[in-house]
Amino acid sequence: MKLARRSMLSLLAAGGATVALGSYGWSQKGSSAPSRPLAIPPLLQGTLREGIKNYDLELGRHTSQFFDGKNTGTFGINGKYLGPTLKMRAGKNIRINVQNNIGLPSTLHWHGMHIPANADGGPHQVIENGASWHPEFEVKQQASTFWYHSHMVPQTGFQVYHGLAGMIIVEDENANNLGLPQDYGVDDVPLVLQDRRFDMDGNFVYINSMHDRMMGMKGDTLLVNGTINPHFVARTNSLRLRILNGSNSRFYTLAFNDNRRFHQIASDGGFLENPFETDSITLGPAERAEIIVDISDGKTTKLISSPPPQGGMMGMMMGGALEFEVLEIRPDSGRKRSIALPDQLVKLKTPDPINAIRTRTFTLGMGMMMGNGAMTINGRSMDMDRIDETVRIGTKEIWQIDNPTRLSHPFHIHDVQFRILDRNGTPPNSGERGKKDTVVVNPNERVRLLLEFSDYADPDAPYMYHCHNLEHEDAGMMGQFVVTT
Ligand SMILES: [Cu+2]
Repeated sequence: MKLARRSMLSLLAAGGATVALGSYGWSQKGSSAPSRPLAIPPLLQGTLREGIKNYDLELGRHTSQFFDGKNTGTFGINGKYLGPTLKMRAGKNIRINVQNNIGLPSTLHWHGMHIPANADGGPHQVIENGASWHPEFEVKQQASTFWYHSHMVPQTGFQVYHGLAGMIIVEDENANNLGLPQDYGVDDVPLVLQDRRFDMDGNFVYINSMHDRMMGMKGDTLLVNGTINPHFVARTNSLRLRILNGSNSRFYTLAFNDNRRFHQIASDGGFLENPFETDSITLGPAERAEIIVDISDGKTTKLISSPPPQGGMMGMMMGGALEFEVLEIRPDSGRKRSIALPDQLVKLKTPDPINAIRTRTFTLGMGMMMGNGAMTINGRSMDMDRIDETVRIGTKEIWQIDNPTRLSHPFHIHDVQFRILDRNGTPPNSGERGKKDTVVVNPNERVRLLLEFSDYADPDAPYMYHCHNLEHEDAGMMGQFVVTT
């Protein structure tokens, strides 16, 4: 443990400099940072061995160059920063081989996936430095955009910030037959949004004030797939963007600078029933959305991020109010024709709470942050040795999340994709009516969720539920539940 702390410090070592290199925001609106082509994470489709698809992942410690001539200490998975996009096929059995070489204990959690708790990659599945882990599971879900990231209590924020994250794409027959863009990196484009802070030498700055700890870590420079100020040359008229808010604590409200409208087709757990036309979308940490944007007018457009409308006063402070340029889309000449969006993408059950056997209430709490333990759910901070909730397999429950604090919290539940019943009694908007694993709970909101626990009873292996503001999570805003027979 002592060794681990020392290596963590050496990675952080930056000569004490705290002046941010991008202190005026390299990716903020009006910045003069040079534009670079958007990096596309490599696609990892798995290798068939012993009759099962294997995905080989190596967590390593690296040096990245986000700025010319500046070296940044990073973590990466099969690369210098972030990891490959894992493509999985619904219905297949897979094995993931994770080798940890970062010099610290770590984990990898398959965020959004409905899998056994002992394969989940939560804080109980620690992979020591130099060790490996080989979870196997069936991909039971429909086409979705999930992701994977470190879940190493209480260093999740630190490890994800330095690069331990990647995207997962699950595809199925329905998705393949809808006529949607599905050429990875060409018209089906992953966008991993992460804000970062740099010092004068180009090193990441992670938490240098109580404020960072309490509000969650925010940066003034936006990385998209690890690229600052990216542009993308579009070779088709219809672009599908798979957007993941992979940030520690920042919310993004995304829109195009020419106010063009677009269609949201999917949320955290797969397709919405019908494409939802809108001109903006807000994503809290860990939330995903797939959108289709039409650029048949041939005009360059920019995806921009403005502060969320309901982040709360506290959320607007300390960088919460920055505006970023996310991605410039440059239409290429000779683009392929536009696609016709289907009216229906998938058939979803209407969430019906009638058979829910009970309601559990989860009240989020923020103390004065005099150290670990001030971030709570139902008045208690995370304890690895305490099971907070026990649910029965084959049942439905309503989970009610109450937020009496002054910050918005993205609440994430492992194991299940839930449905949102209402916010303060009002049904969710169209973009939130699909399957979700993370829900933003704004100040003074009561959000009711419908959950179904259909598989994987194991009284000895808990799943987590927690705030996905990673600094809140690391400070204890997390609990554990087991599924029993
Ligand atoms: Cu929180």
